[in-house]
Order: sequence, then structure tokens, then C-alpha cells
Amino acid sequence: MNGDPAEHRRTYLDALLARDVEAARRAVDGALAAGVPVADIYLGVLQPALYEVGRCWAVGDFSVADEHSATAVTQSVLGMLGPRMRTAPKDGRLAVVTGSPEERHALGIQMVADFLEGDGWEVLNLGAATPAPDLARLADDERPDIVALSTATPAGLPGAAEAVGALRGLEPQPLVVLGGQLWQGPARADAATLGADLVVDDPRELVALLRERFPPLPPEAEERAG
Ligand code: B12
Repeated sequence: MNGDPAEHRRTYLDALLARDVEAARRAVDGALAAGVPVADIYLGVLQPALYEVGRCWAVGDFSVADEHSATAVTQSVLGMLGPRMRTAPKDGRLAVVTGSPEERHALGIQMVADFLEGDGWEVLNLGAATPAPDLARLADDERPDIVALSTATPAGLPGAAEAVGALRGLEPQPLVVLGGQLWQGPARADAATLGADLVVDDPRELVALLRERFPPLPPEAEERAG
């Protein structure tokens, strides 16, 4: 087995298509054993496999039950990989990560949360579909530096708009970042008019951008603070 995520993606996808949960887990173990970084397993194995599941589902080659099974297996794999991504929170940087109202796609949200935790952020992951007033209340209590909102489908646009509007009323205002497949389509043009600060596709890009805006403490300062 080599360290190229594409090979492991194929093995993982084949296992999902065969409804072979053990083989799916073995594919991930194989990728780890071959030295594929966890971040590459997230973005180069799991994400594209789920996109392919979505394609098979859309053309009728995969039932809703098969999709649910593939999602559940991937959720359990994320539960196993997440701790390998995480680092202890440092610098007091706090992020709230959630799906926009009525957004039920949760795996991308978990991935974004794990990438942020991997860069030392403290993360409150609210999961899918947080109603806008509740999100705003929590953000008002916790005063996060950023709120990352995930939206996958065009039907999620009104919910995303409502959430951004509710967060805009806060003082101080968190940086509001939109992401998810919705914004990779024509809706991207609407993102600015909603009042969000950033639209970002890739969790790695998010981490890099946030490093510029909220620089982590240099190691010496961390030691003094600790
Ligand atoms: C699993 C799944 C479901 C499950 C979700 C269960 C769960 N617990 O998550 C269920 C069954 C609930 C579901 C429901 C629906 N789904 Co669905 N679903 C999927 C599927 C197969 C996988 C989703 C997934 O996990 N992808 C993998 C993750 C890792 O990718 P991701 O979400 O894009 O996240 C990545 C990036 O986008 C980014 N990202 C995400 N959020 C954010 C946020 C920020 C701030 C940043 C920086 C980055 C970022 O980071 C992640 C890692 O890179 C997709 C196929 C696909 N293309 O994704 C269809 C898909 C998204 N669903 C689709 C549809 C149509 C629906 C339904 C409308 C079906 C229906 N008729 O009911 C409903 C809508 C429900 C709702 N209100 O949200 C369509 C959407 C097409 C469209 N453009 O409208 C897709 C594309 C399938 C298809 N090919 O047709 N779905």
C-alpha cells in the first residue's frame, strides 16, 4: 500500500458500495499504516468517497439506506480519526462551528471542527441545523472569535441568511465564515450581500486564513502563558 490517498479512496469507496463496514474501517487503517496524513484521509479519501456516494444516490444506483449506512460508517471513522487531529486548545481562540438552520449534512461540519482543533482552536461544534436565534444567543454568551456556518444545498440559503443576520446583531461581532457546497455554486454571488465576512471552501484554507487574522501565540509566549 502506498501513501497516495487515491488508492485508499478507491478501497474505501468499494467497501461502502459493498456495504462492508469492516472493509471500510480496514481501508482507513491501511491508509494510516501507509503514512497518509489524517488531513489527507479526510479530504482525499472520505470526502470524495461521500461525494461519489451522493452521485450514485442521485442516479439511483444507491438507495437512501445505502447512503445512510455510508454516512454512519464515515461518522464512526471520523470519531476514530478526530483525536489524531486534535491538539490541546491554546491562545484562547474560540470558534463556533455549525450547520445553518435546517441544514442536515453534518460530516463537513465535523471535519471543519476537527481541522480547527488541529490548529489549537477551542471549538464548540453544535452539529447540524442550529436555529438562528439559538445560535445568536450562544454566540452572545460565549463571544467566539469566529462562527463557521456550513450549508450544502440551495434550500439552505434562507437559513444561512437568517443565521448571518442574527449574528450581525451581536456586539462584539464574531467573524462570520460561510462554507459548504452551496457556496461552490451560483449562490456564491449572494454570500457578500448576506453580510458574511468570508466564504471559504476548504477547511485547510480556513485554518490558514484564520492564522493571519488571529495569529497563534509564538511558542515562548505560550510557555509563559502556560
Ligand atoms: C450523506 C448525505 C445526506 C444525509 C446527511 C446525513 C448526515 N448526518 O450528515 C441526509 C440523508 C440527511 C441528506 C439529506 C439531504 N440531501 Co444530502 N447528501 C449526502 C451526501 C451523500 C454526503 C454529504 C457529505 O457528508 N459529504 C462529505 C462532506 C465532508 O463534504 P462537505 O459537506 O462538502 O464538506 C466539506 C467542504 O464542503 C467543507 N465545508 C463544509 N462546510 C463548511 C463550512 C466552512 C466554514 C468551511 C470553511 C468549509 C466547509 O469542508 C468539508 C471538508 O472539505 C451528499 C453528496 C455530496 N456531494 O456531499 C448529498 C447531497 C449534498 N444531498 C443532496 C440532497 C438533494 C439532499 C436532500 C435535499 C434530499 C431530500 N430530498 O431530502 C436532503 C436535504 C436535507 C437538509 N435539509 O439538509 C444533494 C444536494 C444537491 C443540491 N445541490 O441540491 C447531494 C449533493 C447529493 C446529490 N448528488 O444529489 N443528505
